[in-house]
Amino acid sequence: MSTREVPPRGTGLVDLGNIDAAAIERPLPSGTNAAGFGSDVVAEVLRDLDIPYIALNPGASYRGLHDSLVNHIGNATPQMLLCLHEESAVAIAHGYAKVTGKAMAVAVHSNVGLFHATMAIFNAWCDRMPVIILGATGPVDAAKRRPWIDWIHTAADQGAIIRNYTKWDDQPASPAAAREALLRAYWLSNASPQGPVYINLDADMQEAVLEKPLPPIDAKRYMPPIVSAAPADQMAKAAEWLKAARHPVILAGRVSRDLTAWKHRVALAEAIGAYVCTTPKVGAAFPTDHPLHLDAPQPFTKDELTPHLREADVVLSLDWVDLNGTFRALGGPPSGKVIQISLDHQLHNGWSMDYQGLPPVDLFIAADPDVATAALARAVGPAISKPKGPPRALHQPTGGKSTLGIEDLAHALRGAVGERDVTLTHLPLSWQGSFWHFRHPLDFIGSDGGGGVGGGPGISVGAALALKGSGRLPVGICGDGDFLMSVTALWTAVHYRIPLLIVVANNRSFYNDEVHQERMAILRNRPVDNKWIGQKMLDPEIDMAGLARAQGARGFGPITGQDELGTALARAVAAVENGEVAVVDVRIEPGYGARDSGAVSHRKSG
Ligand SMILES: Cc1ncc(C[n+]2csc(CCOP(=O)(O)OP(=O)(O)O)c2C)c(N)n1
Ligand SMILES: [Mg+2]
Repeated sequence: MSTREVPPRGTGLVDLGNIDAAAIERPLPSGTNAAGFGSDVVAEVLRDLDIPYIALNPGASYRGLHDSLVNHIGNATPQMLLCLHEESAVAIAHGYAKVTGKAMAVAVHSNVGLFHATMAIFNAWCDRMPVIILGATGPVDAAKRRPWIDWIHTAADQGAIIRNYTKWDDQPASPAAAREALLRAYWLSNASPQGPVYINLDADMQEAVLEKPLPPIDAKRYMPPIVSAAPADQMAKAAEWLKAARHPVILAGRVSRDLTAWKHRVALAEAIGAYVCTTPKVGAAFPTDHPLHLDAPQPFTKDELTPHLREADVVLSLDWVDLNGTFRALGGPPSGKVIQISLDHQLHNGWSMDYQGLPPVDLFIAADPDVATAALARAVGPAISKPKGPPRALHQPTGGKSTLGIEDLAHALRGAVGERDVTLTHLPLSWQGSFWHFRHPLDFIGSDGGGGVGGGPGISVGAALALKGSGRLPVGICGDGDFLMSVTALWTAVHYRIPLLIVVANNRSFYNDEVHQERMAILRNRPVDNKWIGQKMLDPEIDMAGLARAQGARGFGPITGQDELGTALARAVAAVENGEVAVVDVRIEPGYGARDSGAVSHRKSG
């Protein structure tokens, strides 16, 4: 296998300048040019690294950096994106990375801001997405602290709050050390396997006058491409097994949004005649309407996959999330040979169990799945004949009902978007893979990663920011619980003119957990009818469209009937194409399709 450059993952779709000029908060010129303070150095490194945006909620612990971003580098590269909650700030950066494959920056106030950010950092960590988080503390030198407030907002080893779910963290003690820390942070965060990093900036270091200018450096020289090459004999063995296989299966997991890599996966599957399975835990990895695509992508049920895995003589996992969990459905390890291509082991630590069960593997290739797939596709050669077959039919609602279900929402949304290129930026728990086809790596960018409810709105805003101007329509479909937990992320989209459609699959409940209470009641022979208590958001029902309008977005609904649904979605799509943020509140009846069965006793989610 050839060498590879790790940093340039992603689509290269859109990078800079996605904010309309009218929405940029332009500072008055301050007249200073040379870095005069510690935080000026930090701002300059962000600029030298071409980081386009810094999502933030302000705080005095980084007032030095805030001033430098505005008055020293003019609120450009990076531009500030004011967020109403730190969780949204990180989620926006997470969504941006999901589309571009690259980290943008986030700034959060000392300990308390970081506390708010934690769940979103955990989501980005589990999703293996790069984010540069800047925090602050101190002054670390106690003699310089203001009474009370500087003391409660100073913690020894603040990085300990997030160290277990970040790739790296640091608390540099000088501007020179801060510059190096930022370079290292950007380099590490963007290198595969990607992940969030944290740099804690001492308030005193930020605010201190720079004694003498730092010698200039070329930031690009500190971003050496990381070369990961699988040994040639391993790649040859994998190619040999795959060529000889009579019933190979590919589990396409954590791969990039790159279209060329997508084509290599298709070429490899077609050349060896492998069935391919994908999962909505991560972004689209294979055309779901391809004759070789198995099953509709579902997080838990793999009804069609299981018999194929039983029969498979070779299973090729492209960094499949929870390989062992998938094998468990077989009742034991698969009898065929297992090839795992992944770098994920590099991130596993003793705190987070998100590494999942240990799978049996016969050939482990420590390489980026995209690069290894390209090499395998070359090694096995072109397909002799292309597989044929009708595309999998999408789920159609039964009709004739007076209420709406998630399938009606999906059907009407398909109608409203028509032939447009859509990126689904988020999907609710009730979604089924058979509702939508993915034909491009940007058709779907995957889940929140860590199962932290409340990620949907922020991730959608960040993805929409990255997609702005690409011709793709960003559509986030959120559960009502998910939407309500971070609804104020939408204000940032409205304020910075980031077009986005959010459809709320509003079942007026944290319904996933009603299903759990139902299971408990059945297992314990107690009344199932009580499952709604402590779950339903009724009396009063919440006006989602009103929450959108209150923030300057367009609000549609509540929609309760078939006829108004199509019209509202069409109007919302038109509003988004006009540059607006639109929210459609669709009142659906609860239901998880196959997952709703109370007979299933093991824990599935939540
Ligand atoms: C931060 C967080 N809190 C609680 C949960 C537990 N939980 C999992 S799913 C869920 C319900 C989410 O409600 P909603 O988004 O409305 O989706 P629904 O289940 O109703 O389709 C909850 C509370 C979680 N995963 N994350
Ligand atoms: Mg709900």
